[in-house]
Amino acid sequence: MTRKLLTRRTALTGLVGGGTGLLLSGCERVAQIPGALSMLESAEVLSQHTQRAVLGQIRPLAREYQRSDISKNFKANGTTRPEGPEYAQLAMDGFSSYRLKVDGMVARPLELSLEQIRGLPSRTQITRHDCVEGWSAIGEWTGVPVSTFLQMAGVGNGSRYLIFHCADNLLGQGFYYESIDLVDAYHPQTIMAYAMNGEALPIPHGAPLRLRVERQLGYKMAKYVMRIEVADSFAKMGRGRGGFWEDLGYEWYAGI
Ligand SMILES: Nc1nc2c(c(=O)[nH]1)N[C@H]1C(S)=C(S)[C@@H](COP(=O)(O)O)O[C@H]1N2
Ligand SMILES: [Mo]
Repeated sequence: MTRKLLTRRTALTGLVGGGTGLLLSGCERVAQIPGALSMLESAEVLSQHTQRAVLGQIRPLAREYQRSDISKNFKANGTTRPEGPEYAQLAMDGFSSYRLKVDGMVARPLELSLEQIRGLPSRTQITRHDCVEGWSAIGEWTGVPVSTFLQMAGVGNGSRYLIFHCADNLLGQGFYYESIDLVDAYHPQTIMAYAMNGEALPIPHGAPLRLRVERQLGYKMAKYVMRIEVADSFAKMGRGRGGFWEDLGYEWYAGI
């Protein structure tokens, strides 16, 4: 494991930096984030202090590409099919019994079917995925902005992170999980993708639903997401570092 970590780390230094994307002025940046705006108007949610903390640090957009840039071979990495009867059953039914849970520090916990998720306003983006192992690939992702789920659920005061709980147990180390802060959660390119390159998300790439958080490295992009937990801390998850690979030594903020 140590050797693998070192290899992945070494590879990281060789990575070409991600596209800087559009640099928008403060106001335009906020306007890019519909969830953030209505969050400001909503009385039930985050305290003003938290709102300022979130809106004050909007991160720029990641570069978006053209259809012609899409990679013919997009490597599937890590888990390519979660083990166990529960996932097998979901997959066998074409994920018709799948429900995404959104819970934790929210006013209205959600349980959404794929059909309901597909019925929400979507965003499509063609972006480059950079893995710490040293490979990159460009793909088109379609999904629902995470901010939409947060608006629907009503984020509670004192919330700071989203924890993504996945269906796969990796390397005998426990279930894959990841976490992001609210700044990334409300970023317009942060989506729960159900389609890749115009087709239903394939199992090797995280069916039925995976996170895309485009300003960070591949390991942040949780596949096979079953549950999004709104929390004030991730200290109690795993070894407390905020993610599966973070628990094994990777950076929590994997910005590119
Ligand atoms: N649930 C889960 N999510 C995961 C992984 C995994 O093994 N399990 N691997 C991560 C890593 S290291 C990368 S590079 C990407 C790979 O996504 P892909 O299979 O679509 O290329 O998923 C990330 N998310
Ligand atoms: Mo990765």
